[in-house]
Amino acid sequence: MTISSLKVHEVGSVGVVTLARAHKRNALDDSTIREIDDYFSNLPSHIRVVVMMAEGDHFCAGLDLKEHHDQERGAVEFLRVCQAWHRAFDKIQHGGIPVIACLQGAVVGGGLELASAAHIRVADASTYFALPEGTRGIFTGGGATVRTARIISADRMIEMMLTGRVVDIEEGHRIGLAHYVCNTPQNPVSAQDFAMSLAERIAKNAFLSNYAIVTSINKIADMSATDGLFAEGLMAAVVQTGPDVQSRLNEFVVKKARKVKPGEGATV
Ligand code: 1HE
Repeated sequence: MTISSLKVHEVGSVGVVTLARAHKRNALDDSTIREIDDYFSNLPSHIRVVVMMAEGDHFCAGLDLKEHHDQERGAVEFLRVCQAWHRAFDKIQHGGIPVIACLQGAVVGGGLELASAAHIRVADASTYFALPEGTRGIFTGGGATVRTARIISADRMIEMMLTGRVVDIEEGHRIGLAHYVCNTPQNPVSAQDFAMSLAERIAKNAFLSNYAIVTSINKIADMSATDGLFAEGLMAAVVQTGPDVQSRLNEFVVKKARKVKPGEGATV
């Protein structure tokens, strides 16, 4: 099915959403942001994990600079645009369903803000990152000061923005912008195949555990230690009531469960 700037399909319990404006390097215009919001607001209940991909050589070139230029937005108008991005990306990060972003080529400006809202970032070796807003006379408005800064630190984000430099995939991997790098001699599998196999693995976790992982850890990071420990206990108590807890624990008790062993990476 095509909703215009996005293509969506399902592979079992994995939802796949693909940015489909490769001719514009998947730049994010108002309607793409609305479609992202719609997609993550209306996920069918059987979807356990979402993989977010992009057509073409580049994941996303950020804000649609042509639309922004042509609209000559005032301060309040652009504040509203930023709030729409925040709402859409919040649904990715806090919607309760694990989201894996599959990156290639440019992941820049708003493209990096979008990738930063995902819980796992799998990158093709061609991937590079930048925050060129300073060079365009604008500022981040899609959540980078919160999400990207939390990943790489405020200090590194300031340096990236002031210089507008390109962070290559080796550095991006080292500083946490990518969790996995694919299409390399060490990991020759494609980023898309790798992301899909991670998605299938994650979909097998208990639904409520995944929900707790993707909704509570980031929220608890915003709390005081006292509040965080209380919230963690509450979350654990809720997860504990999940339907398959007893059978999963029983598998361990009767020695049928997989053990946690060295070398058990998330490899395909
Ligand atoms: C675009 C955009 C865009 C490409 N908005 N149309 N983002 C940037 O500063 C990145 C700007 N883009 C680039 O640096 C390059 O396009 C790329 C490195 C991503 C790709 O280069 P390349 O050589 O493959 O493609 P191209 O020839 O530059 O672009 C192909 C077409 O995509 C062309 O349109 P055409 O009609 O002339 O064919 C480009 O104009 C178009 N295109 N990027 C609109 N970004 C909420 S605040 C967020 C703030 C930001 O995101 S600032 C960062 C903006």
